[in-house]
Amino acid sequence: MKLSATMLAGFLCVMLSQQLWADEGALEVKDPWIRAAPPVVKVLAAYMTIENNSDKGLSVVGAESPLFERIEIHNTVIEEGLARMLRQHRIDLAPRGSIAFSPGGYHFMLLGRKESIEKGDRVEMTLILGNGDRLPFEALVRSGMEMPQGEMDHSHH
Ligand SMILES: [Cu+2]
Repeated sequence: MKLSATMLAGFLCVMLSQQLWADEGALEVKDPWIRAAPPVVKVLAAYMTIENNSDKGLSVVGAESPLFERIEIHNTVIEEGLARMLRQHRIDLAPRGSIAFSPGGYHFMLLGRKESIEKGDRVEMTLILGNGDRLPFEALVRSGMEMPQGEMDHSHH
């Protein structure tokens, strides 16, 4: 069977559109959530798992949300028995790699809350990638206690 030029063009189009689609879904944000806090607290933390589904390295250089003045990427480290938060300007994701932002480790520090946020709310956030791409998603506001895995687990050890 011979493939006609039209069919070939058709195949090419399908391949191209799949390629574009794959690039758009290269980074995936899983289970994004924000720890609920009393109204007086203006600084909150967001957690999630970010997966790189592409064959090339990607990086996250920041995030923003209309509900906060600014968002920083932090990592919690223990130094001399004290927890300290270090600002990160870039998080690298290896090809097919993933990174967990979870209580006690990497987190997004949400600074300068502009409106009240309650449990069950969904907060618009956008990840800013090193290549300039932007990835919008919604984070669910919930109590840290409901987290199946996280810092509460340490009490069981
Ligand atoms: Cu922090």
